[in-house]
Amino acid sequence: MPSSLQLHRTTTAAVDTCHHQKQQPSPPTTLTTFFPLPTGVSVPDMVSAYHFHTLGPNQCCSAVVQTINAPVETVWSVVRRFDNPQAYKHFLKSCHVIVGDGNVGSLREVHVISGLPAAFSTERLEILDDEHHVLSFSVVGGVHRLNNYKSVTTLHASNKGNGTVVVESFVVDIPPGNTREDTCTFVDTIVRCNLQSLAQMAENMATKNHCHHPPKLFQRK
Ligand code: A8S
Repeated sequence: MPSSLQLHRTTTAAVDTCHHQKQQPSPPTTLTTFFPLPTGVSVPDMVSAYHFHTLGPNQCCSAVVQTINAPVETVWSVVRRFDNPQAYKHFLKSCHVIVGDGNVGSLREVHVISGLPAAFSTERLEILDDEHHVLSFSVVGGVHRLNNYKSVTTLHASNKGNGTVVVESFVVDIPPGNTREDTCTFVDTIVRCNLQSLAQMAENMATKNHCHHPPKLFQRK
């Protein structure tokens, strides 16, 4: 097998629609502004503004949307921890902040589990907006095939404030020897797994927080 991006495909269908495939071919030096959100997903303008990306000719971009049955603040308390992505990103085995204190400009080094075409990645925190619930980081180094990766994650309230919609979009260089589609599928799969695990974690936290009753064992008959 050529040195390619490989990841087991999950059976869940991609939420994203890979709009990049419909993109017009562009001359090699042109940058295209691109908005990868699936049609039919409605998010506030404030949120969608963050998901416009400028694409180089050899880049692709896509987005994954995940709904979570937990309040935005609960989900945000997990997402905002630039120093602790491995809390919900199960492909990571460790993370160390190497520059900064977890604010914009901080750098972290994450090491990935075995079985992936990668060893580690150095990542810079680009946006951390506690008011609007936006986090963005870019990959600035490491040993992997995702050069110039950049993602933006936004949260917004749904379901009268009890639920959250997470939108995560990304841009990345298409590695030599890989197709646009392979690259997108590979990254979509990682992001989708991360967001599913985020949902599980936040939903657990929300359930625990709302359990004001003592355990059954200690209740009166
Ligand atoms: C994220 C998203 C991604 C992480 C990728 C796409 C990565 O950490 C892994 C495998 C790779 O091949 C590339 O939000 C890289 O973390 C799990 C090391 C960057």
